[in-house]
Amino acid sequence: MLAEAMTARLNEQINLEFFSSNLYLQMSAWCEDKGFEGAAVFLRAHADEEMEHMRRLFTYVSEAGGMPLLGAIDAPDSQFESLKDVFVKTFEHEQLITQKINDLAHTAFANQDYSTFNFLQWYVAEQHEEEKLFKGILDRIDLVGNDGASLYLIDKELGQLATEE
Ligand code: OFO
Repeated sequence: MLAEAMTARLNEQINLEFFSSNLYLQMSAWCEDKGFEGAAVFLRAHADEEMEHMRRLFTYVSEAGGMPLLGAIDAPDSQFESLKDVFVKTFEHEQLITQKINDLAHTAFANQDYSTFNFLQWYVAEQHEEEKLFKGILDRIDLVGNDGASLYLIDKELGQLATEE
């Protein structure tokens, strides 16, 4: 049975996963507007993945005897300076999420809630993948440069990446 304090912390994470999804969906709208169609498809697909992260938590809280609670979700940024700016922000956001997951895992362990600690290991592994993915995209943008032809190439690659994921 989930402790109340742990339930509250997991509910915060549910909310944060919703925010991640909305952030990436909003970013996809910016990309679409600027003609980066591949990046838009990639970010939309990633917004869907974030909803999966939310659902997995929602199901766990519910099955572990807690009550999932959906709160208000902050509006994400909608204006960005460049495609690079978008991906700098995705990487920073994923680093923040990793920190939150680590804090959650620490709390579960410290409270001898080994079931939740075990459940959270999926997120620990997932955050490793997420940081690797977004850092990889950022490195690629830095490598090819910021001119129109390079951005066109990156955009195409992101579109392909979305179909591979
Ligand atoms: Fe992108 O990992 Fe969930 O929030």
